[in-house]
Amino acid sequence: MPLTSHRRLVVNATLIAALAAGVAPATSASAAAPQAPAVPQTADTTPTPTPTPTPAPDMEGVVAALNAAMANGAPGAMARFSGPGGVQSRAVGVRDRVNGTPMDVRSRFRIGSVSKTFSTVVLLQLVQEGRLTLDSPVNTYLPGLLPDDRITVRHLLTHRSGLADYTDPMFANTVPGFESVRNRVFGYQELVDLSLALPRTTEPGVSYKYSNANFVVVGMLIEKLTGRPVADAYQRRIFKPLKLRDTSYVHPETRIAGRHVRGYLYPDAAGDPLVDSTEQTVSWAQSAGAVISSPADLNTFTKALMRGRLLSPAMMDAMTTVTPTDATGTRFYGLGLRRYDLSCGAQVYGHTGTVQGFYTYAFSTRDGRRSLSAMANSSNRGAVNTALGGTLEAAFCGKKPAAATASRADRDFSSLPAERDLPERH
Ligand code: HEL
Repeated sequence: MPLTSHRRLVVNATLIAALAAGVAPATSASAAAPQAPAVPQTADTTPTPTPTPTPAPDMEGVVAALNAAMANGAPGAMARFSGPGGVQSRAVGVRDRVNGTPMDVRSRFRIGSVSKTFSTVVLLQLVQEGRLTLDSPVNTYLPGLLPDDRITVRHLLTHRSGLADYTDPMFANTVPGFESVRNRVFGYQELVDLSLALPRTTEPGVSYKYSNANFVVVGMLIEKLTGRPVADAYQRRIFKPLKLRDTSYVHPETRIAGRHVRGYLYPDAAGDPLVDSTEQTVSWAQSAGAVISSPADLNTFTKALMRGRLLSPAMMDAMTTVTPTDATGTRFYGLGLRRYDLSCGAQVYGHTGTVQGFYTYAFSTRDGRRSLSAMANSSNRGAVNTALGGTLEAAFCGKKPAAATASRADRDFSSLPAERDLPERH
């Protein structure tokens, strides 16, 4: 939903004031809305503002972003946009470097942390069903799991628990770290133990600090409350009702079934050969990042979510109530959901993903009328991820006059590093 300039000012002023005060304000569509003006006593002669037309996607811009991902080292990249004008897909490069198979937008791939949004939907459905409440301590449902009774379910979903991310030391050396877990099968408890062996990063609720450990605990909650593996919950509650035939959770199976993209991991040392990382258990992530999907299925998922097909209005309000993740004023996190504010004022909701060999973006507008998914088949190469992020500007903000393209898009979005590349995480 494009913001009017008035609403942008209100939201930005709220954010600036809150950031200056050192607090993270929560904004949602309803929370951010300005107060209704008093009923005017005299005739209002203000002309009714013309609604801003929805920009058509700039598919040349999308291809330029995909090509930029390749120029920065990805073997291939693809994007699929779905909107009122229909579906438009683009693919560049290869999905298999050895036999040169071209990238194909119908292919499956590993979506990394976009899985967190799937896990959140399942957990919020359980909240709707009265099986748990967001502000209850996690230990109510998993007695004795966490060393602090103040950590709530909402703290997990907002990355405000303070549980350290065990993947930071695990993948400090990229290729040895990956090879040490490629075929490992972890129990959830082992992953929680890895996190608890590290110092906690914040007091519960105090600040945002992204951690895979939060969504491992979300997986444990789902399994405890349903009495079934998370795979069953994804299947019954999301994949099947939305007919997501390319989407699966096959942990600890290492292969991607059917037509798929091969993923290539960049080693830390420049010049070392790429590592084919397609086959792995993703056991180090599980409910935090082990889902496999395709561009069409991701568009269907984010669109259905935003259109209210998966959650009640109250749960959607909770999920889209966001706080900033950095000081740019353009990036926010709700419950297992990111919001990016683009240069044209469009706000898009979804998630990003990084799993060895794959970068993913999956976002929709709040009304679900426009959706974009994009992927590149390499990782540990921040410039690829940043370039791929350019697909969002092109798809949701459309073609801009040349001068505006150079100044606004570069300043407001394209030049921003991906969160993984921000100093906080390294
Ligand atoms: S990191 C993120 C992204 N999230 C988080 C999660 C996911 N992915 C991971 O935690 C993977 C970590 C290792 C990735 C690996 C690579 O690039 O393939 N990097 C290294 O080994 C570096 N030494 C916050 C970026 C998200 O967008 O939410 O997905």
